[in-house]
Amino acid sequence: MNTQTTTQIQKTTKSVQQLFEQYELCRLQANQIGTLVQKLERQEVTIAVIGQFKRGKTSMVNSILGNKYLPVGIVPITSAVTRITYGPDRSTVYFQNGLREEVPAGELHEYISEQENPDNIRGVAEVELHTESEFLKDGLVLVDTPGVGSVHENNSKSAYEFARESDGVIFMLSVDSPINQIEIDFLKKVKQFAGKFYFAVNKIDTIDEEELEQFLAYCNTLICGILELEPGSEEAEAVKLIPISAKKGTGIEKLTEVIREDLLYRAAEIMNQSVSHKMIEILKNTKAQIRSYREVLKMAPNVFHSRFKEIHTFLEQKQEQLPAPEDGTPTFLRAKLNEEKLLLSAKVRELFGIEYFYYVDRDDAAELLTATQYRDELKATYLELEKTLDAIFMYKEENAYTVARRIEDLNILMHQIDKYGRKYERIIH
Ligand SMILES: Nc1nc2c(ncn2[C@@H]2O[C@H](COP(=O)(O)OP(=O)(O)OP(=O)(O)O)[C@@H](O)[C@H]2O)c(=O)[nH]1
Ligand SMILES: [Mg+2]
Repeated sequence: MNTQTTTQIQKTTKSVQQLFEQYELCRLQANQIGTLVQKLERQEVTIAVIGQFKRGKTSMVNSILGNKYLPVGIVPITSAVTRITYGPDRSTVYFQNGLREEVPAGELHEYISEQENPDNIRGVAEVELHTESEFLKDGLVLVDTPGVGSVHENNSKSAYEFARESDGVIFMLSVDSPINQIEIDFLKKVKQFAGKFYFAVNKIDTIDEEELEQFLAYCNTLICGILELEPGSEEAEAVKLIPISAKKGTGIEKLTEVIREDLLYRAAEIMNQSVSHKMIEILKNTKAQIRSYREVLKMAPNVFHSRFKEIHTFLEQKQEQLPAPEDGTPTFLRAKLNEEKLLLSAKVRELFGIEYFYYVDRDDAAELLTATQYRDELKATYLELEKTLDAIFMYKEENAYTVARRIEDLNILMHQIDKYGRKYERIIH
């Protein structure tokens, strides 16, 4: 049954990818689907640790791994997402501009901790840690995330994004504070697309057994309510609340056992559910993207022209500001080029409300460029954007018939997306 579903999902997902690749407008989504296709091939299961700040997420991750590489503390600490995979000890910091740096595990705190990297001044995108932990042996990836609802707004955003990208979530609660509104809102928001939830109830070393029983019963009722599960139903029974003390190590073995058992026996099912949820989300976003695009096509001509004029002027100014050509020492200009591309995407989003996608290749980021090469590539990037925007918006295309044909074509695409959406809906239900 599962193998059949897996084959079906793989086939459908590849078809959607091929369909989207034909549309310039859906390039971002085609790329996101590409990542899912790879994930299905590798059968790599990602579990994100998520919860409000100070619940003890990082302490638990350290306890699972049996080391203390990741910084913990009494004030909000974790400011960058850390992915942990199985392998010989190695750690890498990835930066937003595409560059990366190998760092000794003992120095990771300089990049992850909010105190040492306030407001992410170092521009860290993500940290990767390889370690030979038993828990990760069968292709499991564990992700530590910044606390939800901490004062650093960008932090909760990355936790949210990571919940979307993972197949399972260890949601961290702790007995020193009842579930609050921020946690409830967060759970409601992520419940549709996270494959599987495990609830770890931390800091049980601070209370006695009777109090723990009370706390667990209270959490169970509340969580079933949030997840809209019928009390006493099979799904409600399956909600797993695992009491732990990250500090003392109590319950950690039980937690890892539950997760590993699920993974070994139910990996395919978890993966199928998770990919289907993500595909539904991607299809929804594609439809929103197409809708915004159709809005632009139907814009009053004067508004449409003024937006175009603005982007053309913007690109012309950019070209005037191009650095002088010179054959200096090759430097990390590739990373700078990546930054420039992100800026252009933001401008297109601002003016036309659509996501214009640039692929930022991490492997290329460290490639050295001379100032002249940089200048030429930058210029080519501006020209290409100008040309592509003209083409996708059929700017200067006065022919109403062509515009009508394009809209018709998009309507057909919308129908196809709905058809695929229903396929994934059937899989998850
Ligand atoms: N008593 C007790 N304290 C704990 C336990 N686990 C963590 N703590 C303490 O709780 C505080 C927060 O721990 P962290 O692991 O940094 O919490 P976090 O959820 O990762 O916090 P952010 O990264 O800021 O979101 C620290 O002071 C820990 O020592 C536990 O099991 N028992
Ligand atoms: Mg933390």
